[in-house]
Amino acid sequence: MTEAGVASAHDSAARTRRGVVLSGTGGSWRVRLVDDASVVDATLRGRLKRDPSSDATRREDRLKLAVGDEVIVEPDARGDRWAICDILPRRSRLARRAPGGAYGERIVAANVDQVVVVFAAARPEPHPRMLDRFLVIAEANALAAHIIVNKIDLVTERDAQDRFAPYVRAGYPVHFTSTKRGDGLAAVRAMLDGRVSVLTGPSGVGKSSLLNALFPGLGLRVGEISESVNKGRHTTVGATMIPLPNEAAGFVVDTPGLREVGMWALSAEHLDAYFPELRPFVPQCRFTDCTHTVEPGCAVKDAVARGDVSGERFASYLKLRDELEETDFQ
Ligand SMILES: Nc1nc2c(ncn2[C@@H]2O[C@H](COP(=O)(O)OP(=O)(O)OP(=O)(O)O)[C@@H](O)[C@H]2O)c(=O)[nH]1
Ligand SMILES: [Mg+2]
Ligand SMILES: [Zn+2]
Repeated sequence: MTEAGVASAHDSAARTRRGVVLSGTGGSWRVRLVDDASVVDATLRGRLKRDPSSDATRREDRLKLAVGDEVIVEPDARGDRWAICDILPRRSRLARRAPGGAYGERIVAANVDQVVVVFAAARPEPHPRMLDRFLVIAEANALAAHIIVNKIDLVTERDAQDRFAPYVRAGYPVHFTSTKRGDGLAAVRAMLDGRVSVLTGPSGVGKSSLLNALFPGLGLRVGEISESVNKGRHTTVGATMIPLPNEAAGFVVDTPGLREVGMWALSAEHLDAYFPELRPFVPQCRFTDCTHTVEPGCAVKDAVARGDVSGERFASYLKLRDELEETDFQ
């Protein structure tokens, strides 16, 4: 070992730094250092890849470093490369089923605070069924969800509000915005500030336009088909975290492949828990395992018939239930 090497090994503890994983593929990870916001490439220390002392579930957790993980990095002996030497406990995560297996899950992003689903009031037409999918994924991961309805300059205020009324009634915060006119931008900015948000929604609804309007420093491309949806890449491609510039302290996570509900570790049996407006009625059904499809004495169906629950949302529940029954492993 050279003298310099000995010296850096000695003071390496003092030189460890804290960071957040922005992206990576398993071999090399991009880590943003907390103290000066610089971004370095780092590898994962071998001992962190295995943890034989913990049980299978925990090991799965520890094994997989994910975007959003808070880590400790240290320079290697030569001082010109970085290694991730510790992964701090996660406060939340967005997890999906491991590809091809009944068992295990893959962490898409760690330490996520909220899922923000963007739709357009028009062009493209909003597709409630797809919105419901995104919301169910957020609920199944125990993450708060916000809805942004962009392009409200293309419709009347009344139209936009009627269209999304079931979501307001279900308790979701709904933000109406126009990047063209500037409507609603301040509230969205405040909602993103200081938090880690997974931003999702169909192509062309104005996600990049919104972020550019909110944070001009980002300079995202607008009006092009996003890479995540269209390069023929697989849905297993990882997420990327974008630090919000200027004084904002948050991150926005771009995750491709959020749409297929079957890919998420959720079961048909628990689906009713992921529709907040159904939850109060479920305990009132005659059968405790009521599926709210054919059973008599179903309080959920009664609520739909009375108009207390949106028929559209209930239709989504039934549709997703069918799909999940097909993909369920047990
Ligand atoms: N009328 C109107 N058009 C908008 C608004 N916001 C964005 N657009 C337009 O909608 C188109 C798509 O915007 P993008 O920001 O690229 O959409 P995106 O959601 O990022 O799309 P992907 O990256 O493909 O997922 C562009 O032509 C924008 O100029 C808005 O508030 N009103
Ligand atoms: Mg975009
Ligand atoms: Zn029922």
